[in-house]
Amino acid sequence: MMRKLITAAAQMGPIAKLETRADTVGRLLEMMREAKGRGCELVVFTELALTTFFPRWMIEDEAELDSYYETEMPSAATQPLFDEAKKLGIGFYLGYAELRVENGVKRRFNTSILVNQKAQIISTYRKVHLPGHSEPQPGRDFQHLEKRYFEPGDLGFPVVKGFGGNMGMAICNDRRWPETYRVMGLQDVEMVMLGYNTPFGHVGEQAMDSLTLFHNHLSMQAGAYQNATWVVGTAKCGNEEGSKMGGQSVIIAPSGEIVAQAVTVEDEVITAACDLDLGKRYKETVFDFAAHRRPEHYGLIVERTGAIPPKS
Ligand code: CDV
Repeated sequence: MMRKLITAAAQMGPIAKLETRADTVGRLLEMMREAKGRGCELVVFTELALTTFFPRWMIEDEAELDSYYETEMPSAATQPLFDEAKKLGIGFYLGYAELRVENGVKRRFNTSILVNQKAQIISTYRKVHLPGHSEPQPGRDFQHLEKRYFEPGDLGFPVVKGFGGNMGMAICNDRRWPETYRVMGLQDVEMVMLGYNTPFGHVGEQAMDSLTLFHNHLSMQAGAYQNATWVVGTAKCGNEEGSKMGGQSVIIAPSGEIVAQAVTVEDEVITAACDLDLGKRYKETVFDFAAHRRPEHYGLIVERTGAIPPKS
């Protein structure tokens, strides 16, 4: 029996600093309609899909910084996405900057939501692995100040029932960490959705920069295979305000094979018919965790705390 979920990754080209939310949401709506036209029940948008990638700049004016965040979801600007999703009967993953005020204190997260075909938010995730710095670094054309503008997510990596399967989310840098997939793999995840903004030149080492696209796929394909799950990775890409970002959005099967890949660095919809039962082939054989995974032999301290003890 097949549990087929026709899924789209809606890659996004650059968003200019002055592009309005209405314009950006208009681009997302167009891709949502294209995905539905191709029979999709789910469309995965990217990380921080509503604005330019603002952590590349040091922003000292608080009102200006706040203007990049959503204080509610849906907001007036994003309501059309929910309305269209309901009308079309399609779900979506959306990344955005979240600003909450708790006891008079502002809290900022790099967040994604999963919305079902009835336009209900069924899961919220807040990015755990925040790359970059909290202070501007000298000698850089572009900063990467995610550590300044966000705090690490406080919701873990939830896996929820939806779209006929077990659905999980991650955001950008999370995809490089095996823990991301494994924490969801241990919850029997069947599809991990993630968006990313990956600027070239971030590391500052030419030899590593030339491997940016390779490492992008390497980490997602390994995560998919080792946890027997689909992975949908959606880029924001192209030349955004002078910062060049990688594309190659992908849909990856539990075998680790790429089954769909974007070929532009612009708005582009790619799709695949994802059989959510495909992971069973691996979960019942080579990656049968109960039969073969041996945490009790990994070392007690690692298992209890996640920490590797220093060698004495
Ligand atoms: N938005 C990101 O998390 N970007 C990081 C870059 C800075 C390395 C990434 O892992 O793609």
